[in-house]
Amino acid sequence: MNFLISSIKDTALKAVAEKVLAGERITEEEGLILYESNHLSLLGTLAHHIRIQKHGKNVYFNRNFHIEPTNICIFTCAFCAFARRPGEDGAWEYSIEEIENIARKYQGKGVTEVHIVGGVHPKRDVHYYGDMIQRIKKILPGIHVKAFTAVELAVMIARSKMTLEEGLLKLKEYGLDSIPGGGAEIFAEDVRSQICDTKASTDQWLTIHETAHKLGIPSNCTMLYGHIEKYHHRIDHMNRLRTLQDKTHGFNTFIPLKFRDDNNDLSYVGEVNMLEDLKNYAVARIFMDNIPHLKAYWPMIGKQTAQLSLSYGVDDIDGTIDDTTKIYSMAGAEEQNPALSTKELVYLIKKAGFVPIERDTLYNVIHDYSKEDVQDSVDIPILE
Ligand code: V47
Repeated sequence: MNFLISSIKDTALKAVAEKVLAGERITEEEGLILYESNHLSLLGTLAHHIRIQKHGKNVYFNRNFHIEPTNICIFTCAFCAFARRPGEDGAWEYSIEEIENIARKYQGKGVTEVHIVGGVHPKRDVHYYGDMIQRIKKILPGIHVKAFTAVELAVMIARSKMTLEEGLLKLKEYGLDSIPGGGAEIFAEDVRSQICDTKASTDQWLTIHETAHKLGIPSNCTMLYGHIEKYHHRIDHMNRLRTLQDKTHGFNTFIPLKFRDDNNDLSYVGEVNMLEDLKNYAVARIFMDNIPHLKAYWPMIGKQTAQLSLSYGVDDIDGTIDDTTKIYSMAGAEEQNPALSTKELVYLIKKAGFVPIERDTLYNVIHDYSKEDVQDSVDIPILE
């Protein structure tokens, strides 16, 4: 490490690296210096140093599946390939019975989490989704329901004529356990107005998560990167999340989401490359000093980049998924039918040199695979 630091010629970059090694919080300006540096090995080493202090070589995953109740959406976000207007070709909505049938498939399978998100439907309210949660929990008692982005919550709670507190408490009573991180995109107004003008504003997104945290509902947070935003927008975004986390300590995980460019109105922008993904994970790990976990969402980023990201600050790669999400495949992600068995997840984590730990949603350890043999190879394209 000392050798690496002393070889840095750029004095500003060297000062930031020394600050990070001393365990001090970096400022927005210093975060920008990291983003603007092309010293990927330094960024990776610093981020890895932090992840080792926080989590050793543990890499967390869970057994989960998704339910996307509908892709019918009242909003038209420029980056989205998933949403359809009511009646448009390709629009779908599951009935409650169809959702119950999806849940039944997971009885006795050891699954610990269902992640429910979808389009913002023009008619559904808190009671409709609350009933859905109750029916799922009747079929899968004990399952953790991580459901509804702040964007969906803002609309369903307003439609039910409730205050945010009332709506969130009611959903908690129905069985909502935590809130996923979606809908954050980029908080800076000059970007947000171009990519998702009409949905929940930055203030609404942050207020919903703050209110949830105060009511004892934990959540995750995301950032959609690699489109029209600049580095200073990413730093501003992470700074707003870091500031809220200082107040509430309610975020478990930060999930940078790489913009995928198929079938959407931002397709002309293209996609950033893998070096940029690794840099982004590293800067996120260094900057977000108060959010415990950093997730590489493998269905979106791909298995091999997810493996590499583990050396750039990432300690979580989400879960088994079981081919139950379409948001990324419709936007052109490598994983067109994302599904991994626990054995495959364990194998890919071990082959990257880390310790696989099955967790529940709140990071309680369910199974430590460090002692288990993974000699039988599994047939998936990963880095061996
Ligand atoms: O908010 C939509 C993103 C998000 C595209 O909390 C796109 O554990 C890239 O939030 N290219 C929803 N991204 C998904 C989400 C999430 C995913 C995994 C885990 C968790 C968690 C949360 O998907 C949206 C948006 O930022 N998205 N379209 C696209 N073309």
